[in-house]
Amino acid sequence: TAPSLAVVGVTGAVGQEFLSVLSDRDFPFRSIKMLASKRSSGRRFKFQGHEYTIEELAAESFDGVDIALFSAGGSISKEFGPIAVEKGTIVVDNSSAFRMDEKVPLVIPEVNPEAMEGIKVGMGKGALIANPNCSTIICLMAATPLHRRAKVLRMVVSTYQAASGAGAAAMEELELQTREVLEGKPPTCQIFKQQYAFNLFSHNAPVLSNGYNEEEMKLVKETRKIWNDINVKVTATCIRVPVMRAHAESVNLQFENPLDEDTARDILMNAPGVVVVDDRASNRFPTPLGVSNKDDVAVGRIRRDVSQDGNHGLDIFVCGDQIRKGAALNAVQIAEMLL
Ligand code: 11C
Repeated sequence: TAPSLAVVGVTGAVGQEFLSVLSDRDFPFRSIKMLASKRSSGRRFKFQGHEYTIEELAAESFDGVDIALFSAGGSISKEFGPIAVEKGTIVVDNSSAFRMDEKVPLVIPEVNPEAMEGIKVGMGKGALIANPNCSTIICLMAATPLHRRAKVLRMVVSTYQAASGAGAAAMEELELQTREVLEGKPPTCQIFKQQYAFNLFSHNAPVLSNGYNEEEMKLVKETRKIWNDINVKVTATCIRVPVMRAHAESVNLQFENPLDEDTARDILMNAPGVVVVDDRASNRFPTPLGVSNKDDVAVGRIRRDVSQDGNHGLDIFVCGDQIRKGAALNAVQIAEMLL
């Protein structure tokens, strides 16, 4: 029989996208609970022709639930994730709460499906599986096929991150500020403490004692875990740009073995979940708008890094829909592997 599902944080940008992706992919289920905070409970909406009422998240919510998709922030995951597991639910968690926990697989299905081997619905026990950070997913979708061929020794990532990464309220603020600035009014700065429209700034995640912000360190640590390679050197600079829902990333790679740009392009053209947009003649390369609402991550600007000897370095530019492959789609793909 089809599994019973729960969506935790159903009113959020990712929560809503979970529902779209479940529908788009015809994900089989026998029931689905729509869970959120008390503030949203009681609200009704239609999904796949049926009317659902949002329920307030509680320990009992997970009784009889096979798979729960969580995207309600780290503290909700920390509180309710273990409760759900205890009740036999397999939790696919989009927050950072458990990503670096050694016992929790951190999975991109195209990259390291082996990490969740043995975890299946019907095995009679719950489990936690973590969805990586969106910047990591989008970066590794493109870098991994090249890593498999030539082994990445060092990766330098610079991100251009969309409003969606900070949630639905940040998307609304970007839209509002854009109108306000065009009308000559002072911009409303509630989500971010500075003007976002017609501007960009260092990612809003807390800055740590080493000068990196948390978003940058997620790229460093999550890459090592997903590639199961503690030696890979990763550094990152993460920037928030006034784009609605897709992240862009410049990725510089240094390889142990030579890899020329034509071979790299061929590898990427054959990589699952990746499309190559690399038309030098007409200056057509990946854009956030080009990948918005799309499943695939787009890669272009594939070129030899002239600062490195021979064919030991490449530069690429990657764009991916933050809400889709960066969050909801990746989580639903993980759920598909549980069936
Ligand atoms: C962003 N990646 O784009 C962030 C938000 O660890 O899941 C998600 C933070 C996380 O701002």
